[in-house]
Amino acid sequence: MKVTALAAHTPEAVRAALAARGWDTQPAWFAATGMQALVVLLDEITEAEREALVRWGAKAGADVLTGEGWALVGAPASRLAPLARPDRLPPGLERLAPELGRFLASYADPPRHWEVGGGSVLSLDHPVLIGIVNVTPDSFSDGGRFATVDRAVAQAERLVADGCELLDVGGESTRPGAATVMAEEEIGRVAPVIEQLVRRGLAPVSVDTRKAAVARAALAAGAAVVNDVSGLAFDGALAGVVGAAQAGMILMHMRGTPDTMDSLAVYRHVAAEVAAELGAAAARAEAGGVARERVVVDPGFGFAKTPDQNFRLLDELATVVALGYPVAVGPSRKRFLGAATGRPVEDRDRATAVACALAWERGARLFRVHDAALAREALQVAGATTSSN
Ligand code: PMM
Repeated sequence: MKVTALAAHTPEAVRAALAARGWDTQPAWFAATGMQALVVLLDEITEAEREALVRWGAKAGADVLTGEGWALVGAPASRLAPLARPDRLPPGLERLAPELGRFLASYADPPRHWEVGGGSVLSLDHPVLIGIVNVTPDSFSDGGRFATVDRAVAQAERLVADGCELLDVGGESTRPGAATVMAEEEIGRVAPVIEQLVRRGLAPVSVDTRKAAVARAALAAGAAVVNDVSGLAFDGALAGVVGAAQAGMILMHMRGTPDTMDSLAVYRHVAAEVAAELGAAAARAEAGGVARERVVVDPGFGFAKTPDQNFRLLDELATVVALGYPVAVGPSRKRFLGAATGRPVEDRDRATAVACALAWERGARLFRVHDAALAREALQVAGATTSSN
């Protein structure tokens, strides 16, 4: 007998082993995802549910660790699947099926496209780069350098040449403590740039704003996506504007406002709480008329998170991916990368590229960056290890 340990951090190794033994692509992929070990944390469960889970675990051969009001369940995906099926659900666990079912369905069949506005669709079978075009006079990393339309266009052209498939134009700095900008002024900064980028065929373009009035003007100027760093917590009218325009929407996680966010970086379990709060933001978007296929979520690195919390969140990104929406990340040049490397803001592009590669491996599909050339290389390498799914 010969024993070989297979890599189990993705279904790839099992899929390849089955394919090498003559299995067809689809059955091999489904069997491999079924064999993948999953762990789910159940909070707010009753004593009866806890007892039912322990009984089920003993019979099904799943690991169940519990305490008052919670349970951790570890098992291959195929073993968990009956818990998501009302017809095969053990008695007492009825409340579990809907959400677990949603998670397992998106785990087995993750979103492969993102519908942005203007009929454009971005394929997510490879890393998608979002290039940052800041037109703020006070952005923390490239403050003021592209503050004129010509400079913004030149920067956008460079980003597209370096592989960006979406350009994110922002006219309000969101660094900690930054002053708020009136909507009129923000529109004056972003709308002329968006118009030029669209006219030159550098689209699709995204607008980085929290305000419905700015989003409306940007969409009229040709933007296809609204990137809201407040996750629809700032302006209640924004979802309706995005929904009516049938535009794409990025919902980023933060707490409070740039002024108050640092004091709100208090979590018991950062990935779980960020995922729950993003799930609530996505529900707000859908209630406001934004179609599910148009929503992307972003954990908001650097927003209401300490360096340690950012790294924990990066490592546990799978919890955000499990929401079932495509995931974007924006670690570019941020302070937590400086905390790990000791590098100043202008020398964090290598660290950014590594963070992007790690995020890809954990399920992120879109990457908001300042230096697209470096990130692209890192993501080409990371993407090459997971190209077959
Ligand atoms: N970070 C910043 C601004 N907008 N949008 C998304 N979706 N994700 C981010 O991480 C994000 C963002 C702040 O960085 P910048 O001032 O360099 O643009």
